[in-house]
Amino acid sequence: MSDFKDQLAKCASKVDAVLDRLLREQNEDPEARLMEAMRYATLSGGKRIRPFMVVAGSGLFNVAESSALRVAAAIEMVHSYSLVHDDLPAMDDDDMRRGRPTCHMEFDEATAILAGDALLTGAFEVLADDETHADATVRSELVLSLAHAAGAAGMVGGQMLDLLAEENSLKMAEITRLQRMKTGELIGFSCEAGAILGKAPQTSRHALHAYAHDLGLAFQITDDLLDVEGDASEVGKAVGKDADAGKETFVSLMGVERAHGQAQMLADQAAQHLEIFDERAKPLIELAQFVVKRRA
Ligand code: GRG
Repeated sequence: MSDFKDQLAKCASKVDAVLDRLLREQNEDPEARLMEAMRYATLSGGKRIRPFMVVAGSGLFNVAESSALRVAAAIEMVHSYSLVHDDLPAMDDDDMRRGRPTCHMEFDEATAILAGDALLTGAFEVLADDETHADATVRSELVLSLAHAAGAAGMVGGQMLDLLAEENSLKMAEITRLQRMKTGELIGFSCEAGAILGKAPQTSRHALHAYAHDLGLAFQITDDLLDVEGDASEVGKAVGKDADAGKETFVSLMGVERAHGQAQMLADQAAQHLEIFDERAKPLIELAQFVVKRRA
């Protein structure tokens, strides 16, 4: 696992270098505060799991590293925007994220909203730029797929369901749908982006789609477990939030022990979908184990 953590860290530092270039500071401009907040939200640690999915998935199809890193950076911008908005008082109202004050605590609410907005739109600017891929059809497919994953049928729709869940007690099938949308769709896009960049055949895409489906659920069950069993200083954010809000989660419905078993089963099953790629899938297979064993 330590070899894998080294690989994850190496990938993270390459993605951070791209983000650092994309989110250039404009020290002299009056709007510089906006970019400062965008950089604060994005270049603030984080495991960089989604970027790793893009880079490892791209490795299956001989995609140029520079293309993969730009798509990885775009996804991390969308992910960071979602965290900034999720932490706002109108949503989860959190003070700590990644072990430090949330964006609206460090800046202010209006700046945090704008920083999130600009990160989201900026991500699409990155994908649409011909530096990301020479073929306009590929760029258009990336834009369409990320828009689908991030919008009303994906992450934002899932967040709406999550807010409504505070008033309604959800059953397992409803929680699964909510989480598929809220976190699963972006994970799905992250896993399939390499196949889009590499114009991979449908069989490869289906395998990655199935991997992402199981991994997304394993990721979310582990996230719910960390909320119950984790330590706030280790996790980097408040824990016990779901129980305090009276929300049903995978863990509240299954119990801690079954949830651990289910997460591990899904991680193993995710790996099996990648058998068609042989040894080349090793980074994605190790990622699945990392996702269920992580402590943050
Ligand atoms: C507000 C539009 C909008 C959407 C919010 C994804 C989301 C929807 C909110 C995030 C809240 C949350 C804690 C969801 C659980 C799963 C999740 C996305 C955890 C954080 O992702 P990690 O563990 O975080 O990859 P790091 O910090 O490592 O990047």
